[in-house]
Amino acid sequence: MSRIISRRGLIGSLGVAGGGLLVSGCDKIAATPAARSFFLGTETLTRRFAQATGTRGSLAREFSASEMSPVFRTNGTSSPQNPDYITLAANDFRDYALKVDGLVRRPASLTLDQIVKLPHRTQITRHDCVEGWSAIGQWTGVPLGGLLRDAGLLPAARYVVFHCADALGMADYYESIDLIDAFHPQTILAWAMNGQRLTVGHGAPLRLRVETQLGYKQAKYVMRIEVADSLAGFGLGKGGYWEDVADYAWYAGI
Ligand SMILES: Nc1nc2c(c(=O)[nH]1)N[C@H]1C(S)=C(S)[C@@H](COP(=O)(O)O)O[C@H]1N2
Ligand SMILES: [Mo]
Repeated sequence: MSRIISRRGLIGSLGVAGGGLLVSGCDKIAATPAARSFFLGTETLTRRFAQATGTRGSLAREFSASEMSPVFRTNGTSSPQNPDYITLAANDFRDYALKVDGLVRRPASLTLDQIVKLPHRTQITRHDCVEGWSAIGQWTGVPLGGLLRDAGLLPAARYVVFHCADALGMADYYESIDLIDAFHPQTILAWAMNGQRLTVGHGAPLRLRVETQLGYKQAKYVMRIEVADSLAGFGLGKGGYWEDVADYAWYAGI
């Protein structure tokens, strides 16, 4: 996690340079240890500074084909044991359907065939895992924002929750992002990697690529997207599997 902290530190110090007034205004409160851990120990400060400095709208770096990693390892689940998933995989995901529901006007169920025919985007980006490895790969998929526009968000919509087919230990893997990341132009539901359909190891048939965030946010085996007004009702309420079990930051912006 030191990586996150140092990156947050960096964004934090950029924020200090750009928003001195705000920082000095908060100095008194921030000086107490409890307040420091409240402000610095949560995503709040980073997110506020990122918003204030405009970094949240910016694009993640894209690379050229020659920079792609020869090996892109898999991490976490690489072969879900869920029987329904195994059945879908055995039939090449022909019977798969992504559910889009929750706080939307038009809940949808989309087959992989339908998804692959939607307008798509291809991007070569760097994946950074907090366990200390990175890899550059090419991803192709449907922009999440388009799907959400088609579904029509209801006024209370605040978060997009990704339900995955796998479980680690006793808990199902899930993740969530806010609407800024959901509508970010590089946020896609990817069905191909390096020019080939996604392998099971890398999250077939559909995985999230939210390029402004660290590896654990890149949910694999996405079965359902649920739009919600709060993260309280999911898992232990911290917004994701690793957030719940290991206190990883919910906002993992890089
Ligand atoms: N469903 C699911 N998504 C997941 C994981 C997982 O175990 N299950 N691991 C996460 C972590 S920690 C990383 S680094 C990346 C790894 O993606 P890869 O296997 O394609 O390299 O997936 C993320 N998404
Ligand atoms: Mo990771």
